Amino acid sequence: MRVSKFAATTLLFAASAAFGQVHVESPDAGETVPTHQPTTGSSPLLLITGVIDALPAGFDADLFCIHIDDPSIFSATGVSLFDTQLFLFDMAGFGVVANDDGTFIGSPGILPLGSVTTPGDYLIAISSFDYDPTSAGGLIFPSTPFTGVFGPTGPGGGGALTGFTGGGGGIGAYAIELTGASPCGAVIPLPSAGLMGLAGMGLVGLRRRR
Ligand SMILES: [Ca+2]
Ligand SMILES: [Ca+2]
Ligand SMILES: [Ca+2]
Repeated sequence: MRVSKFAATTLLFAASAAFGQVHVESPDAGETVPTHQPTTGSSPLLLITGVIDALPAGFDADLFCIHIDDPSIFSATGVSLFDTQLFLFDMAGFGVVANDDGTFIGSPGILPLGSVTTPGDYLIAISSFDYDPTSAGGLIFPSTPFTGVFGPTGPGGGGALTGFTGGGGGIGAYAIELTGASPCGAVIPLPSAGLMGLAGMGLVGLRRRR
């Protein structure tokens, strides 16, 4: 199940790379607010690919800035051959939502539809189980139950991200599949504004013909 899902993601990566809709981690993304990596490319941002490295200093977590265009269709899914976790923060590092395991086989971190209510820039983090984000007060998100989609209700949930702690599991390549997102800092024109602009031009044309 995990392998076929990963193969599908690899194909998606190859297809979407041609349209610039993939952000590739380079170099290693940091795991603190000041060392996060902005995503780049064209909209929509469909995929982030990267590597959880075997760092000499310990474990690896990767933190990226993304823009959530449409909260009603925003979702994120971690895909890999190891056990991923996903965490979402605001740009100041305060926790928004997190998930270790989705409800289907393969233990991906999944931030489902409805995770976010406000469009804008956010920080999304991926790590391998059980390397977790912490603030000065402790863990920002609860660790159990593993399939839970949590707000920042851990003992350190009232504080901003200071780093990650705990025992990471696997290492290797991953992808984060995204819906409803664009690269960091994207300004998405409202479709209705564009249509109104076209309609306005049509009225002007009509008046001129008269
Ligand atoms: Ca990395
Ligand atoms: Ca990293
Ligand atoms: Ca997991």
